[in-house]
Amino acid sequence: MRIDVVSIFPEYLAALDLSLIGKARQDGLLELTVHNLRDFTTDRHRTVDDTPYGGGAGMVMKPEPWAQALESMQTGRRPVLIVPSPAGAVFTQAMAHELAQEEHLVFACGRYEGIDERVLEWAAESFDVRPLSLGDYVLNGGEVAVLAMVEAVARLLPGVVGNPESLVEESHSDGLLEYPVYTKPSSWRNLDIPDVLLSGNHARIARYRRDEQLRRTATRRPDLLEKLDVQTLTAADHAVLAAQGYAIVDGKVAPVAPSSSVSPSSDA
Ligand code: JB8
Repeated sequence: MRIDVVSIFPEYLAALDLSLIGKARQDGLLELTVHNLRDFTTDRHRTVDDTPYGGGAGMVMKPEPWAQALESMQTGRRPVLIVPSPAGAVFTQAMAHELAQEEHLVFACGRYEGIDERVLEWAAESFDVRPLSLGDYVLNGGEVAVLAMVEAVARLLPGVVGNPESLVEESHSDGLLEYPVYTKPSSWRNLDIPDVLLSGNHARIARYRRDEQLRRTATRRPDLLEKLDVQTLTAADHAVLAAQGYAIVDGKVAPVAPSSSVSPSSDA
């Protein structure tokens, strides 16, 4: 895969030289180039921003340096142009999997109040333009979002993660949060690991882990439960969800009032 990143702070992307992603680049699995947007300016001051039409706070990134930069990156096929923005669709693991199938990704890091909107309109002629957000919070620019998205995509490329099985089991790949993990010692500061993990009973361990996934998801990310494919849920799963106050309603996991077959005196 080829990835180009354009930024006015190329040093921000230095972390992509490290760890698994750095190794993938050294191994030739990932061809990643970081470009300085200012190298595509033509004025003495290497200006990349100007005041916003219509007024308001801050500055806006000028279109021309972006056009010069993006033109220099156009290849044979239509690359995907990812533009981090708090106004983008939320980036998901499913998108990471889709993007990992692409031949060429270009990331455009905005700063200030963002990039002149016409750049995105113009670029749509030759790129598949995707404004994407990491989540509902605001960063000072696109660089940190690009670090996250490049890592999420690159680790899915064949050969980047040593043991591909570790990609299968992890959080979000099956719509549930991951189960808790423990290592030695089995007792630490008076805290013991769950007994079942020492039982050697692999079926019981699998059931315990599945229960923990369901419980955690219900507690921490109830929004994920309604997206679950109910066909993948077993009777044992239904029982765990019921204990957390969830049931299948109209083919979806939904919260239900705790079962109210209790003492008639309770609302007297
Ligand atoms: C200026 O929060 B963000 C984000 C914030 C930004 C820019 C890009 C992305 C550009 N502020 O994802």
